[in-house]
Amino acid sequence: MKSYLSIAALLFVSLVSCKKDDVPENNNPGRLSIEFDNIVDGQNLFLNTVTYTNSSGENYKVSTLKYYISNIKVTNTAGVEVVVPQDSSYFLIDESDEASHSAEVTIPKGEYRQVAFTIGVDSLRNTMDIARRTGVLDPAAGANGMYWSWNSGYIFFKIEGVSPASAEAGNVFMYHIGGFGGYSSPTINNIREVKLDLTTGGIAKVPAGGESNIHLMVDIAKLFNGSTQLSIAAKPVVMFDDFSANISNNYSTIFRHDHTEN
Ligand SMILES: [Cu+2]
Repeated sequence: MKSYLSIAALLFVSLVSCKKDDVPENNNPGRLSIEFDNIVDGQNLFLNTVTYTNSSGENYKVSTLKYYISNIKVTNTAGVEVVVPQDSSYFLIDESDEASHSAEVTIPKGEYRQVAFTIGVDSLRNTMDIARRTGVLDPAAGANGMYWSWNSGYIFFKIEGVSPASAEAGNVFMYHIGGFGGYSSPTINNIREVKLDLTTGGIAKVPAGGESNIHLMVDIAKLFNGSTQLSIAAKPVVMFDDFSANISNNYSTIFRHDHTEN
């Protein structure tokens, strides 16, 4: 038994050391910024002022657009995945706050052909001790308006606006989408992953001490028209209910890589 163990240990060590050659050097960090450029049908999104028309033929204006991006991972051209340390990997993109449109992380220098992230906040972090939920995750500060309660957790994606198609007071419509699955009393799970290939729009060449910027287009038109065609008249308000999965499925397709600035 003992020899089996030492053979296993040796194997493990050699596997690890073999793998190590492939892993990018960690002592040469650079910066990767991911820019979230919110648009509607190829045009810039403007809050409150511009009227858009969705695929159901309904006019609408957007007053609020906010969503969480987390757990960023990148894959280099050799196929090796780099996971950004989780504590540095939560971002709240808020259309009304220009400074929030870019998620910046530190990764080893290298050439990266894929970026992946979660839309929302993973279940573990949803229920983690409040002391470890700071900044944009602090329910009393950065996450203000983006948090329901310990049981229901964060609102992953929030869009609000007005539409003549809405019969709600003030013609408002709102989608507040969240739900992390839960453990003791499982709820709806709207955590969605996005993987974007960068080879067509340009791989990210992160230099040591420098920066590469991945520019994404985030098309709200696709939020209304994905696997489900949404109608504001039929569903002006969607929050914590089963229908929300249709919306999270739609918004998992709104991200497109446009270009990279190296
Ligand atoms: Cu750009």
